[in-house]
Amino acid sequence: MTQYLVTGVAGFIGRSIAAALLARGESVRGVDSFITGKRANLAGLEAMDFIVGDLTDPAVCERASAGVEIVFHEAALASVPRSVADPVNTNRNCVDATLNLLVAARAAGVRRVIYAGSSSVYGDTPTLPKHEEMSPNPVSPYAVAKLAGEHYMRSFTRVYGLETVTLRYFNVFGPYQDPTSHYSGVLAIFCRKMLAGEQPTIFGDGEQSRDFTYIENVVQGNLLAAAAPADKVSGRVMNTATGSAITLNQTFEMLSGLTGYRGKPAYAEPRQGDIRNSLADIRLAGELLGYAPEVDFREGLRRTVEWYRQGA
Ligand code: UD2
Repeated sequence: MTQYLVTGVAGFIGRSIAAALLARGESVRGVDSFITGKRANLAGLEAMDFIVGDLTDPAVCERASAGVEIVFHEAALASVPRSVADPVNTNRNCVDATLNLLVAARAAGVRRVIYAGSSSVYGDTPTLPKHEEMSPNPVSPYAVAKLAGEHYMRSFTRVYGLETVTLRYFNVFGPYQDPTSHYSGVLAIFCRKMLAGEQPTIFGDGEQSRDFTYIENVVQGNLLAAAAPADKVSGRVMNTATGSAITLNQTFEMLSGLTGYRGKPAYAEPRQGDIRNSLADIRLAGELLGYAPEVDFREGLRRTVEWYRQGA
């Protein structure tokens, strides 16, 4: 039986991957430090073997990797503004943690590591859509850290023969995403605020655009990346997104309809380190994994609002 490890399992992406694996009857271990992960997100994952620990500690990586065949590495300090405020901590939790995990995975005989990459590595180049052949051009310390992780993945494939796959996620959203921190993803924040009748704030003019990707598509990408033949995918990097983008102003309008919020957004200064436009070319993941988004933005947003409404 394949033993899977999901790092960052109390975060919303990690918990969603673990839930999908458990639903298939797989054997799953999860690890989380609860720096940003939430204990409540572990509800429903009781069948999983869970370790509380921080991947910046090599001993935790060792324990977590023992007997594992495939790792989904979702743990990170995921936020551009958090990295602008504290680049050292972002580096520690994204880069040091990833390197520790790779070292432990190799020592434990793990076959494959699938890495949560980020669209932020493309930076603010005008070319759209972003495709994998483009040179990365990270702006924020967060983007630099996520890119360093990618390079470590490829290095471990080239030097040690560990199978690695990087999936560059584009603005993932959906149920279980923490809406309570000002470092949270914009859709989680807007859903919480607008359902509560509070005014959301748009940083900048609202004409920035994102390829917002519903969580189920990302889970699907990960399961495909775990199953794909090594000669096709090992050492590769691919976008995981929908291939369409929407502005924040348009998103606000859609959310007004879904939440019943009647007010206008507040506008504030653009955020430091922000990217203006982001849109993915998803053909490579289609070719290598057979990936195609199953849930579009509108449907994903509808399900997400319903989830927050139930919780509210
Ligand atoms: C980046 C990555 C994304 C993922 C994420 C992890 C890009 C294009 N995307 O997302 O793939 O790695 O980092 O955190 O680099 N905003 C508001 N009001 C708010 C909060 C945010 O207007 O209350 C704006 C924000 O200024 C930005 C947009 O919404 O223009 C999206 O912000 P975000 O923090 O949700 O995600 P982003 O794009 O930094």
